[in-house]
Amino acid sequence: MTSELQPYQVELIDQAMSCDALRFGSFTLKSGRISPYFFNAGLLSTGSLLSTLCNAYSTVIASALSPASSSPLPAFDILFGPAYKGIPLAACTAMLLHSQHGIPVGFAYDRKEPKDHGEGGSMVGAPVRGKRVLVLDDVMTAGTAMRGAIDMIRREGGEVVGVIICLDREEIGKEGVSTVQELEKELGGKGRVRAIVRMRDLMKWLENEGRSEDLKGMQQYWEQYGAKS
Ligand code: OMP
Repeated sequence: MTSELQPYQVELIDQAMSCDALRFGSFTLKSGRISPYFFNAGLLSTGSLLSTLCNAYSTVIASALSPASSSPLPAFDILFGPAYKGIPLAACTAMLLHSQHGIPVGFAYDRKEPKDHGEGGSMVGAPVRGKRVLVLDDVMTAGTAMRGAIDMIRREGGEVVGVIICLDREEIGKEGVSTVQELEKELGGKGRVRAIVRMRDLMKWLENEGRSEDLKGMQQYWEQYGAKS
């Protein structure tokens, strides 16, 4: 149902399986939907796992910025990782963009509880005011968490040029509209929302591994909630 997986996708899926960050079974989501899989990026918590994950982010970002990409991502100044899980991701990916791809960007994140002394406020790191910002996060389902981050950056005077997520669950919302399509429209068009891995890639991986029972559950979920575009 999709082209072959990229080596960085296979490496990430294999490693996520090895530490239970990716599991197949039965899980209740924030939306109340019962999902045949769940991805907990918080369990990618060793130097080696973080390196695999952030290498994948930086590879996807660098190729999305390339003029050879069919809908290139606009240049950006700051990588923003929403608290808490996005914080190490933004920091390490900014470092790899510099060291592996020669792409110089700042990084920023928020505090869940605003500080009323010292430098104050709820933003930390590179100031986003007047800057072009790429938001980076772990999972997107209905896009609620992502929209919260976008609104916060806009309130702080930054311009969100795109978002990049580790796993796009490729689901439709209650109104039957694809989360990615809605967000891309809001952010300026095709190519503004990128993912390292999408639900269809996980299905391809299951197929390659011969895990037909898990694949069946995934196909049923896809039929019900998948954004089949
Ligand atoms: P949305 O805000 O609906 O896009 O859902 C994203 C959030 O769902 C994540 O930040 C997690 O809290 C949670 N989540 C996962 O972490 N992994 C999953 O596989 C699925 C979900 C989810 O509940 O939809």
